[in-house]
Amino acid sequence: MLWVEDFESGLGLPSDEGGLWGFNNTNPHSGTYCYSHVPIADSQSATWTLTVPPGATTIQFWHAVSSEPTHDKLEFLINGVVKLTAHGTVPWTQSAVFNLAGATQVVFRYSKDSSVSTGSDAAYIDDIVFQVPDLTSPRTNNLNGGTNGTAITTGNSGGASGSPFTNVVGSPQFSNANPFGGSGLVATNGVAGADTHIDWQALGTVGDALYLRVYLYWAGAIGPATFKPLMALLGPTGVVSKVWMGNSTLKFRIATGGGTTAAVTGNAVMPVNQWVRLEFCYTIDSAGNGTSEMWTYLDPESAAHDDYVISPITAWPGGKPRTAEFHLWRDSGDAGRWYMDELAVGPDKLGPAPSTVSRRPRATVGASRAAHRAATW
Ligand SMILES: [Ca+2]
Ligand SMILES: [Ca+2]
Ligand SMILES: [Ca+2]
Repeated sequence: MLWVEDFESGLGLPSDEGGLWGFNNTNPHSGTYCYSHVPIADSQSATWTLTVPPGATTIQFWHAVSSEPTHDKLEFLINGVVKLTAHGTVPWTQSAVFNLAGATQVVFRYSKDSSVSTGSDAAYIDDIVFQVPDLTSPRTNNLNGGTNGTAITTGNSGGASGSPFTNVVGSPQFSNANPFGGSGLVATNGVAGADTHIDWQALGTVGDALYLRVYLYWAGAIGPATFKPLMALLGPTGVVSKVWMGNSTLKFRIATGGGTTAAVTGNAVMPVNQWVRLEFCYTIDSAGNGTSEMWTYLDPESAAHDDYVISPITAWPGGKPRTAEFHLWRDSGDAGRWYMDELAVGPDKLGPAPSTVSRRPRATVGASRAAHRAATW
């Protein structure tokens, strides 16, 4: 799929502007905004480092420059190597397609020599296009590679845990409270009353179906009195859907867009103080129409669901999903919260987490029965 940054609705990717680059509405290539830098002095430079979407293979972008020829210039760098230089009067021009070859960041830099300024003395960037491979295998994360009590970040959430999250909002934490399967770590909200979520971006799928899985542990008081978000799916033009815990019903509903209007509501009432597994499937065709499905497993390792619902054909806003947010609710009075584990997204039904299948509960049996159990277990 293509990941497009057109600067029209905020930046969709983490970046470091050093306080020098920002949205510019005087000279966009498309729409209302492009990206440019504040005026800089002779011998200074303005550098913008942009994070590449996970797995992106190529980048192409539009640029314009108005500067002193040769001496004041825009440069574009991948892995520290200059790939493009532009100076003088350059109207909006599309770059070549550059191979990212595993690069996780790219750099745009406008720099000036020791004297003379010409024209508007600036560089402009718009309509950056990344080619991102479609999601052909699941992204999963069991959080077990983290450190209890520390913040979950994009930098520490991968490795032994699985696929790193590509965006973090608020204060999610690794926790060893209520470990799923008896050991390892889970995710919780580090700050009562504040929303927090851990996200995967760049979720292009080959077909029209996107599957999600979350293991959930509802701890403490029965709440919440108002709708609380469990998940959100975002497309290129806005929120596709949110999954909410109903107000006092303890049932999850899948809503159309960012509001709480249900496309479908589950029948299962969420139990307190035990792990459950929830799976979802969104089917969205090129016209934005499709169904949502939700499976509830009160035994999180079971292959047999306790509840299944499917929505009518729904007109989904926002476009094809490309970001999945997993939200961690925690009551402002700290009376209750939920924990999450074994998060996954993929192109096919996900099922129980593979890492837990081998952790078969071991029954304590008397010696006389042990031989029979060993033969038949
Ligand atoms: Ca634009
Ligand atoms: Ca100059
Ligand atoms: Ca875990």
